[in-house]
Amino acid sequence: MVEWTDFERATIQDIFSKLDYPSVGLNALARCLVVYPWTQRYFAKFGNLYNAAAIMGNPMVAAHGLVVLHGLDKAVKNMDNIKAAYAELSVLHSEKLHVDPDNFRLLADCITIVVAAQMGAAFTPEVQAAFQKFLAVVGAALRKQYH
Ligand code: HNI
Repeated sequence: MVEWTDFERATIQDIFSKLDYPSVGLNALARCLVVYPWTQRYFAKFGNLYNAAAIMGNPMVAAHGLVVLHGLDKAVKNMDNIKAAYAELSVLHSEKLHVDPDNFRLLADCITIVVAAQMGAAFTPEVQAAFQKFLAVVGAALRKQYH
């Protein structure tokens, strides 16, 4: 089981209580699709992902970014049992969507960059450490049902 310090718990709760979900969702997913273009293959039904401007302006990217971020709420609410909370989502990404699990880390890094940009100086190294630990645990939970 993952151990969390009081600081880590408080930091995660604080970040998510102030998060601009639509903005972080769109910007993080769009960044992932631009920086790591092979991730576009999973989103063929989203239509026009031709370039960075098309990706940023695509309403399906915005909608799905929001879905992913609200997916993180589940981990925030179940910090002591993230693996169990994500069991179903892990099966979905593995067996139905066939998402290469390496991509979880890439999207997590994009989420970190966008949150850091929005928080500015408040995103201290200690806050970054807590946030990246949280996203690493989420990624491990999403990888759990892969075999
Ligand atoms: Ni992901 C669907 C959460 C990473 C590709 N994804 C979802 C759903 C949630 C979700 C929630 C909706 C499930 C449902 O409909 O029941 N995804 C997350 C989270 C992460 C993540 C929390 C990591 C932080 N997903 C990724 C990555 C990819 C990905 C890295 C591919 C690069 N996800 C998908 C695809 C779908 C999806 C594809 C289905 C989209 C659709 O609309 O059909």
